[in-house]
Parts: sequence; structure tokens; C-alpha cells
Amino acid sequence: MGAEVLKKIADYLVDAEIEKREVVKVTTAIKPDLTVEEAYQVQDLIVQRKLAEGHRVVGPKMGLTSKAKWDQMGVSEPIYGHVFDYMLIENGGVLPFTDLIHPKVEAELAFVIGEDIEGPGVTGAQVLAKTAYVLPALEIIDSRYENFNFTHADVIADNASTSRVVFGNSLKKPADFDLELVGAVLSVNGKVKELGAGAAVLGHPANAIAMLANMLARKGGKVEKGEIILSGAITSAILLHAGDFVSGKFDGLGEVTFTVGE
Ligand code: OOG
Ligand code: MG
Repeated sequence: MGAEVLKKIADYLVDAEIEKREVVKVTTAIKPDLTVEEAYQVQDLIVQRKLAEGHRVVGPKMGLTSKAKWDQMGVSEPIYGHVFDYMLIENGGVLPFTDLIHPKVEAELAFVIGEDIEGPGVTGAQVLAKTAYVLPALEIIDSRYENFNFTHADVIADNASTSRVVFGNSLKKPADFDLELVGAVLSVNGKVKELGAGAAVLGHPANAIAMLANMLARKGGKVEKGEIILSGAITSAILLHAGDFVSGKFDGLGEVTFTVGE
């Protein structure tokens, strides 16, 4: 019985994604008492459905890891989601506006994992030692919920609003950087909209990957070699419109851009 409801929620959210329409949040429409544990079970069902449909997981991602995001979304606890291969857009590429519901963009630092990282008790320093490369990224989030309005459990069930990702082309060794100090400037149509530094993400973005490893360990999972993992937005997310040109400039890591198509 319980399992049926969770499958119904997973299909409700994936169908909304595929049909590009917003839906009332799960805790209002289907299950007011949805727990965080159940929400991650829904997310696992979404992963299973995507894999069955022939998609591949690029890696988990972290979200809600900065004060800017906590203040913007009204949910102040970090969460994780999953990025799939069909979500990748090349640097300089086009995001067709009509593919999504109400997309927003945010600037992030990403980690290419060089060795498996298994919790509990993982620290940011251990993450850095096991990171092959860091690279800049723009994440396009697209909550399936009306007005991006959700509770902690709702957003977890909705795969942490994950929708598209543009990775930068420059891969750098983490030892060559102080990721705390890496500045990020997010502009739309040549106007600076948001700016910040790596330290906005839990003091150091490697701490977000450590937290992810520790969260996955509770379910017997780990951060795996070869995954490319977003550490969470440094700043608030910006609502996108057809025709927008988006640029994220990251100190020492280059520029990531895309255009929003019609
Ligand atoms: C949830 C996803 C948050 C981030 O980087 O903080 C996220 C949302 O804000 O809709 O991806
Ligand atoms: Mg994000």
C-alpha cells in the first residue's frame, strides 16, 4: 500500500517533467505526511524509471547548500538529487525554452571524483584528496511544482528540481585552487545578476561533497569514482526567459555560457 503511493508520486512528478507542466506539490496534492525518507524513496523510483527508459546517471548533485538558496527557497537543509545524461547541454549551447516549465539558472562548482568516497565521517579535506578535477558549471533548475513552492520533502521527491546542466570546459586540479575564494559572477544579457565565492557553499564546496558521501552512507551508498558532482548553488537562482544569454564567469576556471532558445 505505502509502496504504491510512492510509485504514484514518482510517476506524478516524472509525468509533469515530460509533459512540461507544473503540478501542485505532493504534500498538498497526494501525501501531507510525506517523510524525508519516503521522499528519497520516491527519488530512487524516479532513478529506476529513468534507467529503465534508457537514461544514464551522470552523478548525484547537492542542493540547498548556501544561505542565498536557503533564503530564496525557504528550505534550509541541504538535499541531494540526480543528474542524468539527457540533461547535459554543451558549453555555449542552446536551452530550448519550450523544453522546460519555468527554468532558473544558478552558478556552481563541480567535482570530478577520482576515487570512491565512503562515509560516514567524511571531511572536506578527504574529498579534496580524492577529487581528480574541479570545473565550473551552470545548473538549470526547473521545479515541477507551481511557483517553485515546496517543503523539504517535496523538493527531495522532485529530484531536487534537477533539469539541465552546462559544464565548463576547463578542468583544474583542486590543489591548484583555493575553492573557498573562487569568485563566481552570473550575468544575463550582459548584466550582472548575482555574484559570490565558493565559501558560500557550506564554508567550502568540498564540504557539500563530504555531506553527500555521509548522507549516501546512511543507505549503504557512496560517492563514486568518475562521477561529476555539483556542490550546490553559490547564489540565488535567476528566472530565465526565451532569448536570454547567460554567462557564468569563475575566477581561474573560465566561463560557462548558454542561450535560451524560443
Ligand atoms: C532546489 C534545488 C537546489 C541548489 O543548487 O541549491 C539546487 C531548488 O532550489 O529548486 O539545485
Ligand atoms: Mg543546483
